[in-house]
Amino acid sequence: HNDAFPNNFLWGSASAAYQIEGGWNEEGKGPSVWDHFTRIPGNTFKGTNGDVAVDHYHHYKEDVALMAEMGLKAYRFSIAWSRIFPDGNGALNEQGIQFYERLIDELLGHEIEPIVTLYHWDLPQALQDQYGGWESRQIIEDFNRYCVTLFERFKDKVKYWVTLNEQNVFIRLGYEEAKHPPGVTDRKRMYEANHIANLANAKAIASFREIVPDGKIGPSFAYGPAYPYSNDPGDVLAAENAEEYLNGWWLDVYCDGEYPKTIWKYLEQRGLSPTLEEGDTALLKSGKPDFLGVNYYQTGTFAESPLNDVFQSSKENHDGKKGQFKESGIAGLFKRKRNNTLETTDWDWEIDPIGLRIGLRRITSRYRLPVMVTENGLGAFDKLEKNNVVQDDYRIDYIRQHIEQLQAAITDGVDLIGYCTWSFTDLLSWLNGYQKRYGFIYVDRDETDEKDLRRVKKKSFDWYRTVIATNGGN
Ligand code: BGP
Repeated sequence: HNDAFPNNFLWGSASAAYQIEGGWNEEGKGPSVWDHFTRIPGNTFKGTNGDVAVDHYHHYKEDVALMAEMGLKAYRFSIAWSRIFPDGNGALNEQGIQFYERLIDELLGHEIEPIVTLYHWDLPQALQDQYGGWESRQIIEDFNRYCVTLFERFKDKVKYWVTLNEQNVFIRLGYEEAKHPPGVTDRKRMYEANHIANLANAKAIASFREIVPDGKIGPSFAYGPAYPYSNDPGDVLAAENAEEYLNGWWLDVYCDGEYPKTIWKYLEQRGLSPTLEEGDTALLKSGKPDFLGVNYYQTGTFAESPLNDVFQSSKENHDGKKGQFKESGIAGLFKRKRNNTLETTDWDWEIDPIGLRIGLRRITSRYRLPVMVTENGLGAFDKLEKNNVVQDDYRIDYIRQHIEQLQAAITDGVDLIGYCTWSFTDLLSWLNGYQKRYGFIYVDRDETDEKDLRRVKKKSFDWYRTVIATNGGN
């Protein structure tokens, strides 16, 4: 037994609709922007998509039974907007909502706390076609209607809600790097769309207060704390710039309703700051979260960048493989460097458990809110051996080291309410296909071949079960 973690600590695991469900056009579901985007050749690794994924849509009972066997206290999943409103803002699809009702009932029946993500990137394609999705203020109303429908339907069953998953990722990859839908590279449009997403987030939270006064809601943010590359004051300043530009630009708005001043100035001077209409700031301030969801994978290390720096935009749609690090940055603010003190994953993500403690402490001192780690995990090439064994000791090591830092962070004073690993079963990695595995459960499917989608417990399954049973011991 471990005294650091509170008795009601939410030991969980997480997923997202598009990455697990499959059933992409079943029971009235409308197409999402990802259904559309993955059909365009070259957009994803070997053209993989989520049409079938790991077929959770038909295997959900089996998957929840495995969660129960593990003793999971919480399960974070997302609802696909286009199952509920196939064309985004028209008629409600009762069959779609019933799928999630069955899933939620199944979880509650096993005493697993559902944590519902309202938006994990699968915008109804109809809204993209109708008015350009996040680029139109119309989406604030439409997203609100979708959220209110779910709040009303599930308010007695679901206590924890996540609004937008990784707004910083879907906005930057969607509108700056063209790696996600809608595949745009235009920073002016990006900042406008991002501002509209902030407004939609705030409005949904404000509605939630009215409908579910005893519930808890917040966004999930991809948080990578920024480190200076050296103790050269120029690099220290660059790291501060990166912290504000890459993190504060979102977190300050969520928590205080205002953008960080330095970055606002930088963008304003370049004609990139978003349009603030009357009433925007009041709306942003009316939608403050109860907790911050933190998705943690890695930190970033930054050096000074002169104003005339030029960075090559990477045309590759999937991540760099090991050892292919490319410098990126924002001229005049920072450039990202490889941190040579850290090991990397097979996809070149730096492994940094202490960075999780640092990040949780920064969030706590800057925003004074409870935190839930809504994602953390290791993507790897797992191997299913002949006797149905997957020896993922590397994943156990990774998660164990991160849990040790959670314990330290709690001891430091962080109000941590839960920890969701990414992910429970193997699933589709948006741009890297099915070869990049994150789960405690191996799902037998190849890159392009569905196989039998059989579920096999990995070694990490039993290990995490013990972690939960001992409240963070092991
Ligand atoms: C986060 C997303 C998840 C998941 C995870 C792993 O950004 O919220 O949906 O995909 O990252 O990323 P990847 O699949 O690229 O390895």
